[in-house]
Amino acid sequence: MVSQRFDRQMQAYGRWKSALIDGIERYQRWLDGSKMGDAEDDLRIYEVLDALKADRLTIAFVAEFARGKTELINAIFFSEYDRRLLPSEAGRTTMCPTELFWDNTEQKAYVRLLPIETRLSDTSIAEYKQEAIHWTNIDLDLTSPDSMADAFQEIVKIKQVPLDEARKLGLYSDADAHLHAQGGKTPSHIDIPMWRHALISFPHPLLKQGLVILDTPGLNALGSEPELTLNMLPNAQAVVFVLAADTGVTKSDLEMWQHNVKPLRSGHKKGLFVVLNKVDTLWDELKTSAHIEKTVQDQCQRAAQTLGIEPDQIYPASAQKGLLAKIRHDQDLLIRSNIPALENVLASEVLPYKQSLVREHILSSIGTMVKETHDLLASRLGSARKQLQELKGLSGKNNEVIEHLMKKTREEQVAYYKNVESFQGNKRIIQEQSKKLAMTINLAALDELVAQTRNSMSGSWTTHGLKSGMKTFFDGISARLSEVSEFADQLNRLVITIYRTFHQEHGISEIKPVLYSLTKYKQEFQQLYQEAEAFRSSPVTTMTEQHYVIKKFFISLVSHARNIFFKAQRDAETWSKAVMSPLVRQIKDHKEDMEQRLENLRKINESRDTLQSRIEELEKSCASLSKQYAEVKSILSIVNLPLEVMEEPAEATAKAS
Ligand SMILES: Nc1nc2c(ncn2[C@@H]2O[C@H](COP(=O)(O)OP(=O)(O)OP(=O)(O)O)[C@@H](O)[C@H]2O)c(=O)[nH]1
Ligand SMILES: [Mg+2]
Repeated sequence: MVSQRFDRQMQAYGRWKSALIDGIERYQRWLDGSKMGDAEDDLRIYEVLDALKADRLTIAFVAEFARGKTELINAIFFSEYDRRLLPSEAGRTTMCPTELFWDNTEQKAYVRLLPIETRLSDTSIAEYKQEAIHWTNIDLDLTSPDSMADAFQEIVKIKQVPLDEARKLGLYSDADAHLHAQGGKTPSHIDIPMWRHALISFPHPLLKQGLVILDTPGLNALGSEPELTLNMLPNAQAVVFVLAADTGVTKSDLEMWQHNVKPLRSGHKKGLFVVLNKVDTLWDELKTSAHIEKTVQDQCQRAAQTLGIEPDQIYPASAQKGLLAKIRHDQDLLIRSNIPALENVLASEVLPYKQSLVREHILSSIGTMVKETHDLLASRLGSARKQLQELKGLSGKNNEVIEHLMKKTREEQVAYYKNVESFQGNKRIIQEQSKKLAMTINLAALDELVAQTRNSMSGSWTTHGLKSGMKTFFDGISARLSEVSEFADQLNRLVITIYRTFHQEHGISEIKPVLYSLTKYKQEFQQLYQEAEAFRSSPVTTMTEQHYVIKKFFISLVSHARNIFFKAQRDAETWSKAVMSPLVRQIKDHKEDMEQRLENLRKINESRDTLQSRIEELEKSCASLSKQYAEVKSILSIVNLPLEVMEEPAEATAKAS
């Protein structure tokens, strides 16, 4: 039994995405045919289509060990195999972050494992993913659930290494000694995970539609693998934080929540779910169901208070009973486990949220371009209609009137040409200045700042060194962004003036220029700063070998910041190439328009017979422009289409008792 609600919502999302891809492809063909686009536009459309086709939705499960993360994943997504597919046991089980997805490129089911020793290199997991050679591959036999479950056992494997080796890998520090002490003594060897990261490609219907599940190991994984905190979790569209009813909110649950989970969603409130799992441990058969219900509600209330959230943000559930109920097809137990209600919440919140993110991306990358085409078509339609009116007004008029009109149009034309000359001058200025803008957002300058930060940490890779280092780093970034912002504001003002003047002087319909804004990047830096700050002050940072973790953390932080800078710079470059294009096209259109009007008048002056045929031609072109205009409008409307609302089975919304 696949999670039906989730599956249906995922399908609705898939349909919306296909319609969108179709619409954009139609637009691409149309742009090609009408010769309205340029190479830059082509590239942008191509990139958007590529991103849409590779688009994925990630749900990450985060919690202390043994809260039931893996069991929840088994119950929600993998019950149809009639067994517990991913290993879930008492105590620590999942030893490395595990990504479940479907590899569309290779179209193959496998488990791939990255050896723990790769922690010694500076290469990130994201980079390792590009190099298959470093991963141990196990092909999955889909016909045998037993052999699949065996293969999945790899992700729980551990091995014994001497203390020194664990220290070198950043998995042991003297501060952890008490955790490993045996009979009051520090052992000579300790257990460490065998693998650093696992990738599982699996042809599950939801995974095939682009869903990615990220299961994380409980014990201090967030402290020892900064890439999880800085990249993987912030990039997930939803994070499920799991508590257990048999333990309540412990000190370590709370620390994890405050330092690693809550900051992930500090910028926006969406996509964070808290599950109170194992409520079956409260199912005391000697008590009434009303009493049990109240105990569950009280626990949720207390947990909410401790975490500082609303009680209705906590979803009580029993993953284990949910899985059992699905395997045994026991509907009553399934409802009681509350797993269907949890699936409903995930489906109805995560997918529309994901859709809004995709929509935002489309609008920011090609939205303005489509809008420009739309405005330009409106302007063409406007001038064609004006010409038509002018010609219709000419019937029955004598030569004198026509000659007067010709004279007036020629004068207009001369004035126009003069203005176009001065426009060319302005255009050059904008081009030079916007190139300068892209240069101000300079990656080399960022690298200088990184070097300076390293110096300010003066070789002390400690929490204290990191504190002063991060201050230097973020202060430097903020100073640079203010400089760029000021420059961009000046440039934007200039662009607005040039557009406005031209429109006013020639009575052409107004098109608003696209302005360059740094707001998005400033927000991303703010978010990065908050995540970094939470990580820096987190007690888990002190639990492992600091030197190792802090160095890794710093590398991740810099690569993230570099990425934001890179995007800002690339956008500035694209913007600088495109900012004047709508006006340039409009100027060209208006020039042709005036020439056409003169030509009309000349012909009509020679022979009145041409008047009617010109009117007919213009009527035809007005009709064709109207059609194109409607088409472009329809593309804009697909982007804004909401997901189809799904009917919910009534029983699925029942609450746990
Ligand atoms: N009674 C009860 N036990 C559960 C429930 N969910 C999980 N468990 C048990 O709790 C233990 C831990 O579950 P896991 O899914 O391995 O926990 P985890 O959060 O993935 O732990 P790590 O992988 O170590 O981080 C297992 O023995 C599960 O069978 C539940 O709803 N009720
Ligand atoms: Mg687990």
